[in-house]
Amino acid sequence: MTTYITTPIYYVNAMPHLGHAYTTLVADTYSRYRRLCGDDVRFQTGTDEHGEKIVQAAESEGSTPREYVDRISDTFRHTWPTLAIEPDNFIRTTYPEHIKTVQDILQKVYDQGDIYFSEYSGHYCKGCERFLTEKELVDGTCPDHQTVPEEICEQNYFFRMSTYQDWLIEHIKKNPDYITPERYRNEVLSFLSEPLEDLCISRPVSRLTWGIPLPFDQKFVTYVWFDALINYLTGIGYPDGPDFEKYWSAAEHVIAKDILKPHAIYWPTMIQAMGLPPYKRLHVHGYWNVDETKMSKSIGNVIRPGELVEKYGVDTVRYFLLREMSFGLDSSFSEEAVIARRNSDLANDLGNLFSRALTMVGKYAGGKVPKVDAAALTDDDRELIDSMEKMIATYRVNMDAFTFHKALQAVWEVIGLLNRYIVTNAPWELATAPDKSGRLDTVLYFLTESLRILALVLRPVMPVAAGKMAAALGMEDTMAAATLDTAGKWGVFEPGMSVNKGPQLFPRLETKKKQQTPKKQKKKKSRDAESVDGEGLITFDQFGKVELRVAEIVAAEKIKKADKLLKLTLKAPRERTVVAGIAKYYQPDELVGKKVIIVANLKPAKLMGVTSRGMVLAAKEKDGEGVERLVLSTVDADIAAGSRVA
Ligand code: ME8
Repeated sequence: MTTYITTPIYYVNAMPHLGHAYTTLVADTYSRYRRLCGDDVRFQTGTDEHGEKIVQAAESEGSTPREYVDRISDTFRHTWPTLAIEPDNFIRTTYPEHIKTVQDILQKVYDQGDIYFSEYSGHYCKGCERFLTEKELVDGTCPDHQTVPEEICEQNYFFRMSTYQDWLIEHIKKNPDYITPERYRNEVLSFLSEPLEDLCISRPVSRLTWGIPLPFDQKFVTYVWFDALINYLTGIGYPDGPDFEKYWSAAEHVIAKDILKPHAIYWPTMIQAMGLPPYKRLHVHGYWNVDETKMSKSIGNVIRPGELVEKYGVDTVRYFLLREMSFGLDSSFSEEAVIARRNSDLANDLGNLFSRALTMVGKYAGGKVPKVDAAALTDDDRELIDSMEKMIATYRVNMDAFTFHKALQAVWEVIGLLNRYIVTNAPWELATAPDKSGRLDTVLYFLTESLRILALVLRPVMPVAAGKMAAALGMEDTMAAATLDTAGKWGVFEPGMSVNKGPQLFPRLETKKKQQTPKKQKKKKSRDAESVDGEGLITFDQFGKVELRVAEIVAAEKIKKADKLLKLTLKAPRERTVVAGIAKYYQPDELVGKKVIIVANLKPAKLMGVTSRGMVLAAKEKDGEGVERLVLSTVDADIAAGSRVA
């Protein structure tokens, strides 16, 4: 199959912001997803460079329009790689081939009688660059720009859009997927229930010279939409380029709701007048708002994608945008929300799963994918295979429908299941069980196989992190060529393949709350101290005498004749020996590398001939049958050995 996916071509009167980044990210993710399905994909973005707004923006900078559009278009082009967005084609409306194609199309439509000359007067909104109908005005102003339109009367050329109204209604009704989500399809049908007016497609050169001259009347230039929309054709070599043949019938456009009407009404009728088959689908999303307001340069609440990537990394930004917005609805942006997603979904759920599973394969299976004992699968195993297969199916349906948040939800359900699978199957216990052979291998195989599938389905959303996952799994090369059909199923990993621990994918980020100013911290301290009194309680000062530190276990061994004790060598930050009564609960080799919390200023004590300098903290509980369980206190994210615990 082929896929042709486009973004709007962005006006160069503003620098790229989060809204532009989102649409382009959606198109990039979809193009990567369709490639994963084995499609031949073409993904196009670009810049829209003609019109009054551009002339004004250039003037305000003291540049010529040509210098100005070159500079801003370049900024757009160079922004996309920073988000790992990789379009196949970047089109500019000032390219000579685009100008020629627009003129050829205008001539053809004019020759067949679908463009006529007439006088027009109406409410012209500069922001929209079009005449607004009476019905569109709210209290006499443009609802999008909150400005009063100019009353303009002039002679112009018009496209007979009304001729194609009935055809368009019928086409939308017959093809439920033509405009999605459904709310926008309904909006368009409701608009089409009234008679459609013809579309003004020109500006006199007395008012605007920065545009494409009409081939049949040099005193006029084209009105922006008859220029801009045609980019979708020129970008693939219309009318006779080989790519046009190949891709046009597969065209899918992504836009936000601001330009629904041009894409859902003007464009299909223009295409119909040209005698071409309609585009395949139009995907319409809502706005990214900041503090409930649409992002805009004039309000000054613009979020720059480059700054976000610098702060949080490309995968976090991509994941956040796709996971947070329900495609079609508006969404609110905040950095707190980015940090929350990063820490919970990426660091805790995915990152921990990845590092725990691969550490255990290294430790218990010598870094090789083990064999499965197929005859001895448990219900847990079968549930995992079943959930994995269901997840892939749900993922595909939702990626196809542009409901990316739902696709990711399905992936994260499986990640949750895998984290529970580790806890219930406790490979560290299987490793010490007398009959440890088969079950441990099966559990480790299930974990690596699951990570492989996760790396595959996450590739369209987080290409960089998925690449790191694939590299750790020793599948960098094979993954690049893999499709969902060949690799998106259970049981592909060959036992015996080498895997390594890989990097920490998503280190936890500090939340703002934790970064209090010293002044605030001081205040809080004294408040806490005041509230502590009464029996059994200690004062802040008393507690302050206990020096708690993070310590890394660098070695652990059993102590002869002491079945409860382990001798630990700790780094905190200098090396010291601590004796801990945890031998019943932990094997020595399982402890190495763990970061624990110790009381660092305890007087040295000799235990079974070993001098212990400090105490390791742990939590203990008894289950219903009185069986004791103990787990070491650790830190929530990686932090230097020796750090104070306050
Ligand atoms: O309209 N939230 O260009 P444009 C989400 N040149 N998306 C947003 C957004 C926001 N707050 N703000 C902008 C034009 N966008 C024409 C298009 S196409 C043939 C010509 C995104 O620079 C969204 O994709 O105003 C929206 O449709 C587009 O930027 C508008 O870009």
